[in-house]
Amino acid sequence: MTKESTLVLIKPDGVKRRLSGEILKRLEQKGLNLKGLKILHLTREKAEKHYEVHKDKPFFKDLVSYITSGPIIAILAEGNNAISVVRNLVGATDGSKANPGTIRGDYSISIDKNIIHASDSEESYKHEFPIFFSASEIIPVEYGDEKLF
Ligand code: FUP
Repeated sequence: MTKESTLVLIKPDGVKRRLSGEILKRLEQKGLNLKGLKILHLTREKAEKHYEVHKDKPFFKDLVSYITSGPIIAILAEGNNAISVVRNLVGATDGSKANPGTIRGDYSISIDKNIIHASDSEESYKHEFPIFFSASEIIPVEYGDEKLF
């Protein structure tokens, strides 16, 4: 058992399309613990920090405009191998190529409106987490049902 945390964002298209409940349901049903949850409108400064790794890419400007275009939902999810588990639930970056059964595979048909973000490594989680949460916002909740999953 390798307990990990990961940062998930439901992007503006996911919120506007009212997919938040569906996405939270998939995270819960997989057995992940939700330890932080908030709806927010990201500032340009924070968006640029979040996507810093892509700052020299041709799509950076559009990416920042898009993620700041409306409310998003930030989630801290925890569980066994949470980073790779959630990436597998999310699916490939390009929704037109993502497998059916994944979130992007089921709800997106493009690379730029792809519903959801999830940390892709421990390093990116450590970079991303403080942009969205302070330590005091994380609920030290123990679900007590881990043995059922
Ligand atoms: P992912 O980790 O799957 O979200 O994908 P990346 O970190 O590679 O890319 C981050 C975001 O940049 C994607 F969610 C969508 C956007 N993107 C583009 O718009 N065009 C591209 O060619 C690649 C990524």
